[in-house]
Amino acid sequence: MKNIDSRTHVRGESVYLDDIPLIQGTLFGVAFGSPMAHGVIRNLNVADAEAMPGVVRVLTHKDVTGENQIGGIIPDEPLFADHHVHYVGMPIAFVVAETDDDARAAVKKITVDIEPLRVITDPREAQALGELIIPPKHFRLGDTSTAWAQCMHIFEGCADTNGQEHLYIETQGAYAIPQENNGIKLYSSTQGPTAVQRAVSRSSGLPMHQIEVDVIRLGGGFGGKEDQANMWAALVAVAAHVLKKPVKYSLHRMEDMAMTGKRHPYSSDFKIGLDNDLKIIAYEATFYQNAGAAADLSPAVLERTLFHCTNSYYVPNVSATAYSCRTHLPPNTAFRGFGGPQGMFVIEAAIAKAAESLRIDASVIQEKNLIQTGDEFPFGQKAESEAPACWHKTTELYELNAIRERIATFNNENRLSKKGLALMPVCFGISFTNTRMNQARALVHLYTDGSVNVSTGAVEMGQGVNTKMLQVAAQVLSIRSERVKLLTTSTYRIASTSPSAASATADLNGRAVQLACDELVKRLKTVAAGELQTDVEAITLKDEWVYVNDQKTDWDWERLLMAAFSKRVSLSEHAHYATPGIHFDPIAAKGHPFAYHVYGTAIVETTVDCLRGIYEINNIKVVHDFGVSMNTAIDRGQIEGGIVQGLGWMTMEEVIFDKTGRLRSNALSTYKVPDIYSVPDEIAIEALKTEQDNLAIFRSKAVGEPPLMYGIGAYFALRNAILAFNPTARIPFDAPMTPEKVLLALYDGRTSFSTNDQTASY
Ligand code: LUZ
Ligand code: MOS
Repeated sequence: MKNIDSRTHVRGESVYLDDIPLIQGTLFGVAFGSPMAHGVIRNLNVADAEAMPGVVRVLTHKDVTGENQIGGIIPDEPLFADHHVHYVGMPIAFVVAETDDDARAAVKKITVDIEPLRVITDPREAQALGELIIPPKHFRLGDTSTAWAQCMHIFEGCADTNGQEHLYIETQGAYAIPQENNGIKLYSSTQGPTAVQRAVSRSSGLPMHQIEVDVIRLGGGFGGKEDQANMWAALVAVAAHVLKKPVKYSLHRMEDMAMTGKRHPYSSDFKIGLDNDLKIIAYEATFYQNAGAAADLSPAVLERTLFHCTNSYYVPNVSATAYSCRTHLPPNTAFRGFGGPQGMFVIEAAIAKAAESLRIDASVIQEKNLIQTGDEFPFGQKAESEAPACWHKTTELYELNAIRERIATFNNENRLSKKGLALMPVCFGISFTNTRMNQARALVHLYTDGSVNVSTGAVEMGQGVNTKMLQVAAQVLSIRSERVKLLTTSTYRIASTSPSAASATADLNGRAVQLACDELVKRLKTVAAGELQTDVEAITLKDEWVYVNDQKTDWDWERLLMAAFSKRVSLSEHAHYATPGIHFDPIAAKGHPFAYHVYGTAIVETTVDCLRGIYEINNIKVVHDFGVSMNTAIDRGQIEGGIVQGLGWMTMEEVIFDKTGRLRSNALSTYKVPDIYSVPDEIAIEALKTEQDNLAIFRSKAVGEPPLMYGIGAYFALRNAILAFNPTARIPFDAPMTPEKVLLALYDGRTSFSTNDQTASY
């Protein structure tokens, strides 16, 4: 089934926040962000801005009707800076004017005197100063201190990954419309309608039942709108509440890039020990997470780094420590993978270091250490592993040995162009690591004409979740998909939603839809049994018809619904699903936090131009653990998008803050993301079909985040291409591998070409 949004998308008819028709009298807000990263506000002058044409009001912390606080996990994030500023772009004031242009002209007139304080941008520096968001977290398995003695080879090093801009096509924004008796209706571009409802309730002082958050769809989220839609919603809501007028704020791209948090950069240390047979015996890692100026979701991201610190491998002795370090950058936040990719990069770097030192291919170590069913993760859960199956299907299906031979021949024949190859196995845990978030609800209404409305807590952000929800309803009710409509995500229809995140949205909400529809079917069968004077067990509903003992009757779907209505049977159902069997003790750092894991393996091939340092990612060949895909078109789209986003993070996307905490890569001229030319020529995707009942929906498996991590292979493939040109290059593990870094590595330690080099053909 094709994505139900594809028709309105290609016709430009899909409604995003900026397409919602405005109510007469709507005002426009724009935030004034701190020009300094760290300091004390001595004087704020908004009078000139207030005197500008069209300006209605300039709000500051003094105007907040509730609590000046929007922090989620930890209440450490004011809505408006009051005395201190902690990052460049931190909102200090909110200009509200009759037009967007008026507001933007006025915001330039605000001036502020800030007494500067020391700016920290480096997480290791923050940790040394004791600037931690939460106490350090540790995961342990076995005993590394005694395990080193059994190791034949021990390697140590550092590995750094940089941040990543979410670059959702639709920027952040919200639109608040006051309702009678102090209510507020909000449209918000958020992955977490309930998170917005809570933040607005807190900052406005209104109870949650006064606040409806309604989400039609997002033009992308990628984690950037899991928590960080709250700020903009709270600003417009407080303004609307104070002024009794609708207020909208839709961020410009450069405001969005400058003011919002990104993927967390990490700096890490590793130590890995292998035995004679190349089995990894021990692994130690210390992660320094650059959290930015407030907690946001950083503690949860930090924990997921630890959950994935051994990626797809079984390591019997592990000791991992993670620090969430407070710096003066915009608070970093959820981003597809949620700390997992950062953890996986470090063990892949450790394996690469071992392989390069031992002069073997990293895949030899990778393959020998793949986690097997029954092996224990460092957090106590036992694996039900598809890692070896994915790996072996990949190497056989895509004929890895033939690829290697072709690359070796190419590298022998070309002096100034070198190919590199890497394998990247992925293992990603599905469930929110915070167990209580693994719940969802659905509300299904059957109308007497046979049409159906479905509401869930799932937010459609381009990932196709609504199509999957529709498929679930149509299948369980056994009706044509055209009869089913997915409604917007509203906190008035579905309460206490978890954000659409953690790859688990279709699993959780799909199960809730299934439960609601199952219950309706049960009720309808009872009605049919009564009308047809038979046992309920004899009734089946199939393709919109009632069957008795597999014999088709003359009762169809519409007639059945009408009969149920006439008998005063409820045609509506609200259902609740909570993932069973998961638990985690954060103190012991042990438990069974994930419903299941998603596995896969990718082969990545690159070619480096050894004169210029530029490169191509030629192809990525994947075997991915789909379970039984609910929708292969949508799932392939998720995998292709995830791969490209992952290789962007690993190769070209470079977030740069200067020492004063100012974002230099603040526009698409200075921040490069993959475009159509940098997408690999070929992305081959084959399914590993598995049929276990895995607590997802209809034996499918979650597909949102895992594919991003195939992109990590691009980093190591580039490294191998560089080493094919310059075997003695010393290349720090420092992603992204930009063309500049490639060029430096190609000529590391080399001062001249040999005659042979100069005459070689390219
Ligand atoms: N969000 C969250 C997530 O709140 N908890 C998680 O475990 C998670 N995992 C991945 C992506 N977002
Ligand atoms: Mo996400 S990183 O699943 O919001």
